[in-house]
Amino acid sequence: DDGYRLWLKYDQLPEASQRKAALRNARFIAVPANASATLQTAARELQTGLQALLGQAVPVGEARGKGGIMLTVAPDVALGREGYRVTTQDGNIRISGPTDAGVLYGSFALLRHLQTGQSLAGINLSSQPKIQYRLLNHWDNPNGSVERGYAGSSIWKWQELPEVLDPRYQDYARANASIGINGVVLNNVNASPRLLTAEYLRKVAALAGVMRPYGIRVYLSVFWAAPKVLGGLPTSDPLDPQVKRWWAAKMDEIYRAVPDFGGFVVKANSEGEPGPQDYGRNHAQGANMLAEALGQHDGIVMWRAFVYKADGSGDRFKEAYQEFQPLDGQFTPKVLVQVKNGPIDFQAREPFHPLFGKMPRTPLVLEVQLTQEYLGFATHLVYLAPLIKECLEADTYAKGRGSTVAKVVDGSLDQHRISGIAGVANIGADRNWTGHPMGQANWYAFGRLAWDHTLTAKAIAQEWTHMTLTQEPKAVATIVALLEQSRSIYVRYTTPMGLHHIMGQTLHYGPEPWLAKSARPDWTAVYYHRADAEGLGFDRTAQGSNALSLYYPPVQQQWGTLATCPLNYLLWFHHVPWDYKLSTGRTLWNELTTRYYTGADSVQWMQQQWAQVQPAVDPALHADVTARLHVQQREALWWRDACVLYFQSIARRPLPPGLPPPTRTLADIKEQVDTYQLR
Ligand code: BDP
Repeated sequence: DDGYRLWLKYDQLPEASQRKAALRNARFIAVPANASATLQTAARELQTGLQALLGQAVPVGEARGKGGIMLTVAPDVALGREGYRVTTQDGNIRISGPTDAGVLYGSFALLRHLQTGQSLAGINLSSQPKIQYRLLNHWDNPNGSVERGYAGSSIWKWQELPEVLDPRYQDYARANASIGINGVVLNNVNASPRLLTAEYLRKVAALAGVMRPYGIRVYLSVFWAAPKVLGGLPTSDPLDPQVKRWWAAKMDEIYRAVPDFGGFVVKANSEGEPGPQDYGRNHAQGANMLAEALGQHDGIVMWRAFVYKADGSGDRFKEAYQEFQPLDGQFTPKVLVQVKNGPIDFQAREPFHPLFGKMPRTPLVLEVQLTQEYLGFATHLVYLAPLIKECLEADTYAKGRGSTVAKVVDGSLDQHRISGIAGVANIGADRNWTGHPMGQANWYAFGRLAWDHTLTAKAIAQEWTHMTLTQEPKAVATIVALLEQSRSIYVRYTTPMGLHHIMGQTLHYGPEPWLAKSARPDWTAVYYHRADAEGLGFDRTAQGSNALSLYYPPVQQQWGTLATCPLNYLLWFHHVPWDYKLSTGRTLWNELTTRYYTGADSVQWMQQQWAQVQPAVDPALHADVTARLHVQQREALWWRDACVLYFQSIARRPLPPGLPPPTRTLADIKEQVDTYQLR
């Protein structure tokens, strides 16, 4: 198994009795005579899946009595726009939804039901998405490279488009539709203006044509200075009438090429990208101009809040908040502000971004990173659903207890008309799509959580494992436990207790906690961990940067007091003396080092667990993961030794009894890291 088929493997159901029973309810698939492309796609997907799972051909066409599956579009106010019902009626299974897309999602739900070993008899499912815009963000460049991509080059072959349509595009669309993803941003947020040229819009239109039957709209990241660079205008000032006209004309051109075009993501005045501030305008003025240029076209603008000041002064934690929070209420209706899950940058664990709950008049898109930029690339096995859930379930207290980030994002807390969630894709041209075979679980989990954020990380892991790896119950349980633990293990051997941003510079791989010089202070490691003879951690209380004041009082109180701050966030908010006694009974120094050691040891546990499931998993796939776990184990020791030895050089304390000192020196490791960074 080369992993290409993802969770849509459709291996034949293991028991003959299961297949026979299911066939009694799947004798045919009926679609209305004038079915749309999407409805026909739903029928074809069902047919493909059922034939493979049940080992027998299932005809598509008109209804033939009882024991079949009927696809119907029917108004159903309880289901929103994209919901579905799968019910048993008069001896047939009826998959219905208010739109074709709903029926397509219902069809995949039926297949998932079978793939996870459940019976079709009396089937009764209904669901609707909690979030409206469920998007993958590709950080793909026109030259085929992928920013922070670890699964090969881009899947978009721009130079071959629009004529050549790689069959992979359709397989990509199928995979997305099967988990409810309904939009794809094709290009990097550090956007090339080229995507907006007539030549590229033809290519974009070709991709949109492949996505359309799967209920997926395409979007683009835009380069703010396009009016100057492409249009030859003297300015890109959002208040300049020529600039407005240029954008309005560009929108018309885009919608002529792609009538169902979704809209834009904008990274402006961030990390060197141009933006409205270049002309003394603020983010709202920039975003509103684009939204206005959209005119009557049915598109949106997702304006990113990932900004921090050019001079690197102050606490980077606070900067996006300081720029965006005052703009709440100033954005026009088609604008959403896109906010990363945490205040710094996709670290292995971050507290939720303080903007959540503080911009009630603006729909906020939650942005999470599926590509493992700070989580071990495609080498370390890290299941991200627990990270995403941790953010979604965090309580902002914006309107009292229970005002979770999930309710902010799905729009229910502030009654927004539109809502969105974005995952930075971990997909590339590698045969198995994600480099690490287990990285597929992160793509899958993102889609499932975007659809329904109340699903548990465990339930999603179970589904994915069943559909992708094995049906054998003990093996499923072992793999699910491994997935569930993987993220907290990664945190322990890299950045325990709230350490953050101590990774290798530029590449963002491996440890470099000693990094003290960079182009900006907030790109170093010492800026964040602040280790000194007294202790460790960034004081963000009122005595320090006071970033805590950005949160609602109950959050401030909990995190702001040493005694009540969860240990997982401790060093995010406090500079803690090395000998401070924690709730675990250990001192900070002893707890920190213990976590580095137990974290690294746990990778061995992961290896053992994986070894146990060998008889139940495809041999090629098993061997691939085994090899990657080997690298992970070696690198967990690298992280452990680097951080323990470095912090020890400052704390000047012995390791707690029972922890064997590293056999290499800090100098050895620094040399290794330097060599690594050179590559
Ligand atoms: C950072 C990445 C950088 C991205 C940036 C972003 O290192 O490559 O461009 O995020 O999200 O984490 O804009």
